[in-house]
Amino acid sequence: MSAPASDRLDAIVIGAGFAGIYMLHKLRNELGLRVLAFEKADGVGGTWYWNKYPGACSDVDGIVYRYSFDRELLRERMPDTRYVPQAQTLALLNEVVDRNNLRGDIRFGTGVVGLTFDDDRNEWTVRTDDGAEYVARYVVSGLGPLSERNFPEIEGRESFAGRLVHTGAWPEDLDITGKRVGVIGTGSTGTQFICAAAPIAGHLTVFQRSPQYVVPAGNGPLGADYLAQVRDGYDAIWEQVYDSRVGCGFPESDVPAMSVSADERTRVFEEAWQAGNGFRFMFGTFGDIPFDPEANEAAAAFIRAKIAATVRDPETARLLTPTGYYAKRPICNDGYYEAYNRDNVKLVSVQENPIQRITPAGVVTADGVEHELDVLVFATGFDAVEGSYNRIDVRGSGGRTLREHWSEAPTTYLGVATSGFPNLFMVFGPNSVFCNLPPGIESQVEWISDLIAAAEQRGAERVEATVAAEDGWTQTCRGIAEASLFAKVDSWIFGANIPGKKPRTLFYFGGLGTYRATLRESAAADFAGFVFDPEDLPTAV
Ligand code: FAD
Ligand code: NA7
Repeated sequence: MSAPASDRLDAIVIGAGFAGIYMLHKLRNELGLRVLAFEKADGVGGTWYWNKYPGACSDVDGIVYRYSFDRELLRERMPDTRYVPQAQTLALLNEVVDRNNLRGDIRFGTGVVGLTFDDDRNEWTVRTDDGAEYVARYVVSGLGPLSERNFPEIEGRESFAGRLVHTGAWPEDLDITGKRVGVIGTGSTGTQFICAAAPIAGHLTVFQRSPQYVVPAGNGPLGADYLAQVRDGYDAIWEQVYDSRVGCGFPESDVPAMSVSADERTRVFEEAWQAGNGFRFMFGTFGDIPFDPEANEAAAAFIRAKIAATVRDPETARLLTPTGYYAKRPICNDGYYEAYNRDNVKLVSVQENPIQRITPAGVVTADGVEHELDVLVFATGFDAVEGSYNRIDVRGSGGRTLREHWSEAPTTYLGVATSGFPNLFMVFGPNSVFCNLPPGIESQVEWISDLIAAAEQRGAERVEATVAAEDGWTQTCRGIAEASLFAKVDSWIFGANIPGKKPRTLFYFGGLGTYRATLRESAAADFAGFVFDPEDLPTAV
């Protein structure tokens, strides 16, 4: 069933998280296009709609984990604690939607299942899970780099008689107070959950596969003086964020760790430990922790010594102590290692004592013990970055599917477009910049909006990334990633958390400032790396 011409839209946006909301606003309210957005959840917010587990919170400072585009709202709605809990980010995103009158153009509870490009008409047909079809010139996807859940198949999973949940789809009615809770996974999410659950659960069993380097978050209330300073200095704060590597709002270091004495290194690490924040510990102390093995080991050894000094039971401390590179997405939490000193918290290393099966009563490990549980929580992460794309049947020019195009590894130009898929743009597609996401998302949304405006202005019906531009960007991203220690560690950042998936480069590690400069250079050179078709329409006389 194809839509009548009058129903044709200029653009369709998929997703209503940070990316989709701002994209809808730019295209509809600023460019004046006819736009509809589809969101499979029943509300806006994306990550902050789905992840309602106890302890869910951003771990980048709240003053910069937000949109910067609405400077008035920025100053009106200041966070009251250093990190913003899930419910507050969700409320803020809802406020942005209402303030910009966007809700009426978002179809909730509607998943996009197929996208097909028509080479004759230069339009996309978008199929939704209710069987409807819509036609639009442009599609912009904001599917989320961390929205497709990784839910490992463990024998007996379906047989569990208690509540079995994934942190990325936490049911609002689930209260773990006083319950026997098990959690599988100790990434950013698992460690946040463990800190929040330990004081309220009757008993908490942590099933850990890999031990983690966790530094304190340093969370707490923000004082009125500090907030007044931020309000007055917000423009400069954003300038610094946009010109930095990870965009988290602290000064980043260029000092090599081994260029200073051992005492000075300890002093710098201790200062960062006391200040809190994982990104700050990794990128604000010394400049070469992600690249230089010796520098990395210095940071790792400092954290290992903290674990030894904190965890009372030596066997638990041993199991909690990582030995490899400190090169996953940095994690921070207040009281993580301290939680294991509680009588109601037990650590099980599934590396040494694997999970054999899930039973109606709980989890059986290789030592034959059945860990009895009322609630089993999977904090097992996401099929990151490309995962949500692989769930949609995307057919581009000539009927080529995105799955074929990405069969070796997902490739894009600048993280926003891929050759052979004209008029399709991605916010935080593969090989987007590794950074605090809201400023990264805003950078891409604004750039995509400018590109669409340029196409509209010149009367082009089709705009497409070139193969050469895509190949060049892919090589750039691989080159930087392979020079870093991140590539030497298995994590979702390289797709290595999904069974059967070969590790691949999924991010540009060159930094937000450099990434934005590349975007600017392309735009200034008439969007170099893209071809417009027709090139230019003759000017009307
Ligand atoms: P999302 O917020 O994931 O939104 C994507 C939306 O697309 C979802 O609502 C999804 O339902 C929808 N969707 C997907 N597929 C379809 C489809 N086929 N049809 C219709 N709708 C679809 N980042 C940071 O920088 N700092 C942090 O501190 C931080 N903390 C995090 C904590 C948690 C627990 C998690 C999970 C992530 C965190 N992130 C953090 C990453 C976070 O995902 C991003 O910061 C940001 O929220 C991403 O916004 P988005 O709009 O790109 O994607
Ligand atoms: P992560 O960082 O991918 O963490 C997932 C955790 O689950 C991690 O500890 C995994 O161990 C563990 N895991 C995954 N599969 C299994 C199985 N089959 N058995 C046991 N343990 C398993 O996801 P998060 O949600 O914590 O964080 C993702 C991002 O979201 C984060 O960086 C923030 O940006 C927010 P592993 O380490 O792989 O051995």
